[in-house]
Amino acid sequence: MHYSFSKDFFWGAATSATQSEGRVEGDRKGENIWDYASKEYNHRFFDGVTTEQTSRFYEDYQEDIQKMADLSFNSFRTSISWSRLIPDGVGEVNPEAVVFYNQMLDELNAKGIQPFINLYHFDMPMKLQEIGGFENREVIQAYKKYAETCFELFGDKVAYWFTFNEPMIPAEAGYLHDRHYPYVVDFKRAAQVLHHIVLCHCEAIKSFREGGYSGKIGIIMDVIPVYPRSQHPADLYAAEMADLFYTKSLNDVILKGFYPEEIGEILRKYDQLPVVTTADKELLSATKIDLLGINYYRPRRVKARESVPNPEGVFSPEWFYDNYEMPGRRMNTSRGIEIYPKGLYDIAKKIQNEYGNIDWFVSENGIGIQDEEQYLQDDMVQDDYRIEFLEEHLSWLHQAMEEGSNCLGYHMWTFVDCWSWINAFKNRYGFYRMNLETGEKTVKKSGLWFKDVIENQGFDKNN
Ligand code: BGP
Repeated sequence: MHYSFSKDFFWGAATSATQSEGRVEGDRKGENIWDYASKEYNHRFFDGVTTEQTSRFYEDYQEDIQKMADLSFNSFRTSISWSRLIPDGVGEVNPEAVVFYNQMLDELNAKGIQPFINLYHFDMPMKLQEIGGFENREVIQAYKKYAETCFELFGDKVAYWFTFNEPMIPAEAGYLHDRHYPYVVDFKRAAQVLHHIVLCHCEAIKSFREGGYSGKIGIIMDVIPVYPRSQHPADLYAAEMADLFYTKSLNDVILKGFYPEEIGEILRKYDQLPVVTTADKELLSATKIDLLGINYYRPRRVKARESVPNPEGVFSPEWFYDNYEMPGRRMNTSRGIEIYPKGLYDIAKKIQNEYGNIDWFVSENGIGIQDEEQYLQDDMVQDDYRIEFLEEHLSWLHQAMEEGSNCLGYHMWTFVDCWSWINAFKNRYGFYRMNLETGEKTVKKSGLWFKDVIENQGFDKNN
């Protein structure tokens, strides 16, 4: 069967500042929580690799952008590093950073690659984390000022802005699940952090609208579609809860302007409600985005809990469900997650049916593979598994679009193998392989396949 996509469909890849830029002497970048944590909690990072050794976009951006053009990308997402631009989080702007981001954006535009620019990808400036990060309401004003600085400095070069990548993660991973710095485990604090992140998002959009900048603004969300083990009411309830805590509460507030009532009731019952003022609620309901990015990696399968949670323990969404290991599920064993291409179709349908069929695009999708060197042949990684992964996800996406979903593009995670939170360079995701010893970047078989798809506006696949 032939799968064709429109001429103006966005094709490209995504990365983030902290994961790709790296550090060089004299760049005057301030420290962020990852620079700090990867040094001070080095044992938490695969092979102890710190943020200094990422994929060198700061130095290689010209060659890298040429490599994107070689694959015929028409768009590319990265983020601005807050602590590179404003080293202390507030106050002085770093002139070196202004030069770098201007040159990088000029280079993309000159090559016909639309920059999609995200303002925050997990990387709180350390100076602001020291005063509580997103837990502290003052940081909302600091973020607003940072966003305004970006619009002011780069607004004429960027047509697509995003306030956050995966706003749930800094709250969940940093304040509940002990994965990201500051390694706090406390639901109520996590909920406050999340609410403040949502307010930052709203304030940035307000500034963008008031400033009269051209272009569109949105947010990038990670959506994990939830599937119950069975149709038993207890399994259905478990699925409803997992979805409510991790997806619906945030989707509703961003896309409808209010938190779902059910979440409020549960949090009140367990004394976990964050502070939300009347003025906050007005701001939430007044905020509208233009474009939604969806990061999709895996489904979440759940079942009713098999034990009663410890009522004295830390409150958590996991009090309401157990994860379900479905027999026969297809696993990406490197990352320990299930591969389920139809999930992308289910997300598209949900956006179409429950969120007004808003314009959206796949902002991340990808497969991280450990020890990818084993697939090297004649200097090229023969990543047929990645091609298959792409084909399957794109064909489900295509089906949803045929049925009316307003999907405008597809970005792969990622362009060149990059550093990952916790896993550093363990799992490789790129269209280009990064040789960690030499810094050399060479195209993989999937990169050439993707180029072909872009140039032909589609692909053929045997069903
Ligand atoms: C997404 C993040 C990315 C990226 C990706 C791959 O959730 O937005 O920053 O890291 O996941 O996941 P990981 O690096 O954990 O394997």
